Amino acid sequence: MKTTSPHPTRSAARRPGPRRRARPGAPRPRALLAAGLLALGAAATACRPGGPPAPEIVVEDAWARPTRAAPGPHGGATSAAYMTIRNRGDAPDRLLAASAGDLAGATELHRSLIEEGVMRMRPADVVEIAPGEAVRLEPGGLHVMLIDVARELRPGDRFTLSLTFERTGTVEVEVPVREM
Ligand SMILES: [Cu+2]
Repeated sequence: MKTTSPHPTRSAARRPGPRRRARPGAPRPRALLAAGLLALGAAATACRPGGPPAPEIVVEDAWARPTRAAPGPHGGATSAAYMTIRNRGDAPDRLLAASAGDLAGATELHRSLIEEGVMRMRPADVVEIAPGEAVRLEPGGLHVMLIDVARELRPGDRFTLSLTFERTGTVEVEVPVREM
C-alpha cells in the first residue's frame, strides 16, 4: 500500500486500523517513533514472525448449473461452477486448478468471451486474486467447466469441488446445483 499523503509518516502513525505495516518504513521523526513502535507491536501479534505475508482465501456463493447433454455421439454432459473468491490476506494468490473428483472427466478453468459476435470459451491460464480483492466467476465470464460429467446434476444436488491455489494450497468448496 502506498500513500500519496504529503505527511506519510504522520498518517501512518495515526491509522491504527487493519492496514498495518509489517516492517518499519523510512526513518521517522523522533516524536513519532514511540507511536510507530506501538503500532508495530500490535502488528506483530497478527503476523507470523519472520514469515512471508500470508494469503487468506475465502470462497463465497458457490453454485453450479444443471448438466446439459452435449450433442453428438461422443459428447458427455457438461456443467459450470461459479463463485466469488476473496483474498483477505496480505499477499496475492493464484487459482491454478479445480477438480470435481470422479464426477467429471475433466475440470477446466474457462473464460467466456465474445469473438466476432459469437460467445466462445477459452482456457483461463492465470486467475490471480490480489490481497483485499475478490474475483467473481459468473455466467458470461470466468467459470469452472465440468466436462464429461458422470451423472445428471439437478437443482438441489450438491458436490464438492477442490480448488488448488498457488500459495494457499487446496480449498474444498461445497457446490449446490441450481438454475441461473
Ligand atoms: Cu467453459
